Amino acid sequence: MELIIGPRLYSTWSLRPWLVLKRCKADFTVREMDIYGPEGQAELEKISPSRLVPLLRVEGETIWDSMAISVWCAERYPEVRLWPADPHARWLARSAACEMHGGFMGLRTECGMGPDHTMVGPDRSPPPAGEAVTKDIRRIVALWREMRTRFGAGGPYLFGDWSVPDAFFTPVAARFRHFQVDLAAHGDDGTAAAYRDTLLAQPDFLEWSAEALSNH
Ligand SMILES: N[C@@H](CCC(=O)N[C@@H](CS)C(=O)NCC(=O)O)C(=O)O
Repeated sequence: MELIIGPRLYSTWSLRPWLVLKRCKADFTVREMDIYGPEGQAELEKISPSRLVPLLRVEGETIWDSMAISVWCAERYPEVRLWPADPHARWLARSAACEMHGGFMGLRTECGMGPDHTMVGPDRSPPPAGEAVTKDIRRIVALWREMRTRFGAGGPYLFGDWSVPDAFFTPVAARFRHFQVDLAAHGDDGTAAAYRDTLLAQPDFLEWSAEALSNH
């Protein structure tokens, strides 16, 4: 099984299914492609149905899209419980992950993973201030607070134990840190900041960040 990803430093879409596969302790190799160069673009054209990464190659198929790969993992590794066991939590966990997967364009646009982005380290960018990004941050803070308050008693993740939404929100935590986003100024009572720090401290994420920086 092979996960094909973009450059670790920039490809937040690649980070998500990588985190999910790591949680499953899946036996997989990683191919990191330089998708921004002409050779990478030509290769993408050949191997990716959507011309995007990430891709998971398994049993002769190419599964594309980070959510589709995560759903495949939940099907293949049911014992890992990638979605919460409680039905109400599970329904909303899917909503939360899908909202992240399909939305927050203000945050994506203003807090992009540019060439100067260092995920960790001192070279951080100034906080964003636009209307769209502010709205997105307020929404994320409210969402995190509601889910943590309602379902988070069993552990430090969004729904207590680790689940797919945690993978989808990990790049958001990295953006919040990198862009020095003041969560309290966006309605946080400390819940969102604590959850952000939990995501940034995940051993798998630290491994990804270390690899990203070592190849940079
Ligand atoms: N919805 C897709 C988005 C994937 C995506 O946008 N991938 C970017 C890299 S992070 C890409 O492959 N870009 C290649 C290009 O724009 O040529 C997913 O979840 O996998």
